[in-house]
Amino acid sequence: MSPSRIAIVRPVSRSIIDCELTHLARSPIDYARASTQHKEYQSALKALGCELVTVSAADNLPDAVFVEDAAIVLDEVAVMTRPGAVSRRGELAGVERALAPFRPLMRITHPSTLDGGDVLLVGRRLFVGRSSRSNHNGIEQLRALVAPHGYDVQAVDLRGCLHLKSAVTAVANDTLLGNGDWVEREAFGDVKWIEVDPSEPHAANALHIENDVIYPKAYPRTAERMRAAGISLRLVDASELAKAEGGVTCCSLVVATK
Ligand code: CIR
Repeated sequence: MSPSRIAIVRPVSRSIIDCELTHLARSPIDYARASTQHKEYQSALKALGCELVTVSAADNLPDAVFVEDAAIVLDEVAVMTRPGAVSRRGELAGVERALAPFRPLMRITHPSTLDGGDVLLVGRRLFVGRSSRSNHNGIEQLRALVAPHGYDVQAVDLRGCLHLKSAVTAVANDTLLGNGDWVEREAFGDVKWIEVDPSEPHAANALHIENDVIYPKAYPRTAERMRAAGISLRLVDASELAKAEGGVTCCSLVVATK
C-alpha cells in the first residue's frame, strides 16, 4: 500500500556551526549529536506513517537541514519561497527536485522574500508572519498565488522571535499552541489556544501530523498542558538543532499524497 504522506528531509550539514542566527548567541553545535537527533526525528516521522524522501546533503549550505523554509506545500500546489537570508537561497534547487513529482510548483520571486517558517496553514487560511525574513512583497505575492486555489492570506505581526512558527503552531485541526508574548492570540480568530508555560518561551514549535504531535523533550511543562488538552505527543530530543534556531517543524516538509 502506498503511504498517505511523504516527509521531505535533508541531512544536517557539516557546516551547521556557520548557520544563520538572529535571536540566539552562537554556541558550539556538535555535528554528530545533531545528526543522531535528526535520525531520531526521522524515525518519529516514519512512526507517524510518513515515507521519507531525502534531499542530498549540502555540506556547503549550513542551514540546509531546515527544509521547511524553502517551500510551502498545499494540497493543490507548492510554492517555492525566496528565503530572506541570502545564504539560504542555494537550498531551493534540491528541495524543488524532491517536491516536483508531488505538486505543481509556483515561485516567490525578486524582490519578494518569504521563509516557509513564517507560514502557518489553518484550514483554508494562511497566516504569514511579518518577520525579518518575510517582507511585504513576499506576503502579497503569496496572496496572489494562492487566491485562485481558495486560500486566504492573513499577515501577522511578530516580536522577539525568528519566524511565525517560532511563536505559534497547530497541534490539532482546531487548536493552536502559542506564545502570547511573541504574537497576538486575537490575530488567529476563534480557535482553541494552548499557551506555552511562561518558563518555556521557545515551546510553541510543534509538528502536527494527523492525530499526533512531534514535540521536543525540552519543554515538559508545556507538554503537560498539551496532554491535559488531550493531545498525543511523540517526544524527540531536538536540543542540538535548537542552538541553530531550528525547531521540529523546520526539519521536514510533509506532503499528503492521497
Ligand atoms: C535560520 O536562521 O535561517 C536557521 N538558522 C534556522 C531556521 C529555522 N527554520 C524555521 O524555523 N522554519
